Amino acid sequence: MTDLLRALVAGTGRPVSVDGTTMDAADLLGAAAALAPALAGRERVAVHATPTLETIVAVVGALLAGRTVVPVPPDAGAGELRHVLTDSTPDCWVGPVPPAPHDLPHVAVDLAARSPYDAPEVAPGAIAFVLYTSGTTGLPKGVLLSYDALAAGLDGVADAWAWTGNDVLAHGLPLFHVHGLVLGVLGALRLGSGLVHVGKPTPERYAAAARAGATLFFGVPTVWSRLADAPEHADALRAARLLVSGSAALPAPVFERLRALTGHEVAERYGMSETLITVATRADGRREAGWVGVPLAGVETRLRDDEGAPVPHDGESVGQLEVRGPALFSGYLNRPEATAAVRTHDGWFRTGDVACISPDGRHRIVGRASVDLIKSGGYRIGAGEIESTLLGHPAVAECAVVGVPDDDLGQRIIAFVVPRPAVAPEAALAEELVAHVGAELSAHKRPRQVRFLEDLPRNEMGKVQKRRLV
Ligand code: MLC
Ligand code: AMP
Repeated sequence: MTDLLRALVAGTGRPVSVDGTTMDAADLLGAAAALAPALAGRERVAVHATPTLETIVAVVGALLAGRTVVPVPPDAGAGELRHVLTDSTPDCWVGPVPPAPHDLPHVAVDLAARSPYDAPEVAPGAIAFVLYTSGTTGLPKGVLLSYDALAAGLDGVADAWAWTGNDVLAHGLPLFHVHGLVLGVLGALRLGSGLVHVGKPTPERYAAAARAGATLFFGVPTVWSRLADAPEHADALRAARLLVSGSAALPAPVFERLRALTGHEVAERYGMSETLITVATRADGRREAGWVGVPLAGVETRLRDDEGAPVPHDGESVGQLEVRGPALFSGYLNRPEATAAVRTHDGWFRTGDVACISPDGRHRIVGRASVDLIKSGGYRIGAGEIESTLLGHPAVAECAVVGVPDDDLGQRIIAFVVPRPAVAPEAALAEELVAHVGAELSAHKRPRQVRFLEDLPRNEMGKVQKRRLV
């Protein structure tokens, strides 16, 4: 038995709507429970995670049955899709029609089906999700998140934001990452708040959700920045209770503009696929641009220098952020060495982020330790994965991918390419390389720009000097 979706199962949930189509919580529970017979004997299921009610019913049905869900980005290119499926080896697809060609069975969702829910036994430590996320090098890794970690993580944010069944949550985030799926769907279903997924997270749609009574709004900084540039829509959010930003750093000017336009100081919080949310600005806490708040209940944080020695929590000294708590992941699927590399012997997780902590426990994220992890539009993107894909194109001899500062996206992906001899570095080739990355990986991993060079800048050891390219 798992109580992950507590309010939904208890019958106290409120309606869920996606892009204008609404379902009562009782109907959602009935449709999700109706998947149980088709899921018998299947352990791990893939969901082609389009922003639809079918995706939500499929994920909920699989979780209610105690299965492991692999959400697959709907725009995943051929190479990324192949990797996710061979690495996670799901038994079937559930929910939206899977991308073609596919050779696994497909269990369709019937939104009109209704069955009573019969709770299965779920072993302690059972895995609810394999969420794929990028590292600095290589292919994306599958982050294993247990039912227990999800429950603990959601209770932590509910406490921090005074989030209850009286709220209506609105957002328009993708349903295959922690932000949109775990917080943005399971959070609402656990707490019984209403949920409005607006489809695309545009200023117009956030304003419409606010006018329709949504109280709590989630967004990545790009969403908030676009809203801050749309005063005619931002004003509607005055009626909200709390605006929350996360997944990347919220620029201070956006915080200030939103304060002026909506009367709200956006509450920033910090998390990762591997840790869920660890640090958050509390609804009743101090809000400051550039600071992401205090540890959630049960979470501990600390700073270490490059040698592993403690860095003081004095609000100024900068160190590598490590976290410990009940919502940490259970490891990377099939990658014991990668898992060991991010865990300390005493059970802390090395986030790879650089931060400072004030004496009273407030956190400021200064940046990533590695230039090879890019955050663009709130998506975590590994430079190495894009470089390997570009090197698979016959015109490319060498390349280096970097993220450069961008007002809208936080960082914008630029690929520096050394063409093979006799290949002309033309605009048409740049377009072809962008399309090649889009066909192999996800849409948001496409470089926004390709720049041709005769050589990449390297140090005496031959290592590409990416900071010089940035
Ligand atoms: C993009 N476009 C390109 C391109 N890149 N065209 C050509 N070449 C390229 N290289 C196109 C897009 O397809 C789109 O076209 C248009 O340009 C605008 O793209 P965009 O600027 O990327 O904007 P948009 O599509 O509106 O997306 C912005 C966004 C999106 C904010 C909605 O980035 C997003 O959903 N981000 C959320 C990421 C997220 O959920 N992260 C959470 C990770 S979990 P068209 O035709 O489609 O308009 C996590 C834990 C935690 O981090 O702490 O939360
Ligand atoms: P992901 O695994 O996609 O969840 O990305 C996690 C990463 O997003 C973290 O390691 C941080 O680098 C970044 N991140 C998340 N929230 C914030 C925030 N509020 N401020 C700065 N960076 C953030």
